[in-house]
Amino acid sequence: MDMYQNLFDVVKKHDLVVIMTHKNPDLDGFSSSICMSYMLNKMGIESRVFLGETERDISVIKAMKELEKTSFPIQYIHQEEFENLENVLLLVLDVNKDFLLEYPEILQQKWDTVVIDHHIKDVHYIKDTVMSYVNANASSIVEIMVGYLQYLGMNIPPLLATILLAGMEIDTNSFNVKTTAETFLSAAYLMSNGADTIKKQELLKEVKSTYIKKQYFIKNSRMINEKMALCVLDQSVYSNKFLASLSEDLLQFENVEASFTIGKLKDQRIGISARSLGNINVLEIIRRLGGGGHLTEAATQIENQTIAEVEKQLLSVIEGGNI
Ligand SMILES: [Mn+2]
Repeated sequence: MDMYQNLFDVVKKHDLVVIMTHKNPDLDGFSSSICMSYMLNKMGIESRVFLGETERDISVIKAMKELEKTSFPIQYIHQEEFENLENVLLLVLDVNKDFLLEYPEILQQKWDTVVIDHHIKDVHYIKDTVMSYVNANASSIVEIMVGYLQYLGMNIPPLLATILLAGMEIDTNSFNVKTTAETFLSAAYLMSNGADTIKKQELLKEVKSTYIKKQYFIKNSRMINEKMALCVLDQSVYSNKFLASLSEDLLQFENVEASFTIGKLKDQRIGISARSLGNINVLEIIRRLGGGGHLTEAATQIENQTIAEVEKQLLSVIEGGNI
């Protein structure tokens, strides 16, 4: 495929590739970064995976420990080490908005930049790139990385295959959303490279207290019409990820075609996370509340309002109709 050839042409013009994903790295972005670095090493191109200061997903921390145990050949880089680097390529994975980069200030280095992503672009996309490949039809960045491995005819160690498969599972909510034939073919490739499904489950295990909390909120969720479910959290602060995972979980229930979760993200900030199986365009709804995203996954953040006020607004947008 052209994009893989182009990527190869671009990277080989540089002495060092710095790979960066989004803030609060998850396993899709992280495992893809490790995979990219592995491929570059095999091509004889030096690379470093950026390690920032934003909180990593617990699954990423577990994966890092596993990689360390096997002395997996990977080199990390921190922001203090940017001085005196020359002919560097910044390779951005799993994000295309500048402010969502794990360390947005990296753009001030004015390095040649490549963006590879699967999220829809908006006005905040990273400009001045030497190459940009954004495929919103891909389930995950892992899927795009597997395409590159196959293009190069390269096999990978079982541990990397396992971590990649776990990353793919996260982005597709266990192969339920955004999943195409290509997704399963990529998963099959990872399995044939020795991905270990037991180890994968260990990486993805959630903390029991989080699980119990989720069950509590799901139990208290309700249908707001025949097809939409709503989950409203309590007054504690939760992560975007927690809201999103609740909306995703709601989609598995009977009659639910779209789901919304409302919760506090910060003291003065309420978030709504929306998910859809595909028939209902949640982006349309969320846009009216100042947010963005995809047809099947969208989110917004609203300042200086209470959870109850945000709930009222959401309901009135939905009842407002034409959706
Ligand atoms: Mn992703």
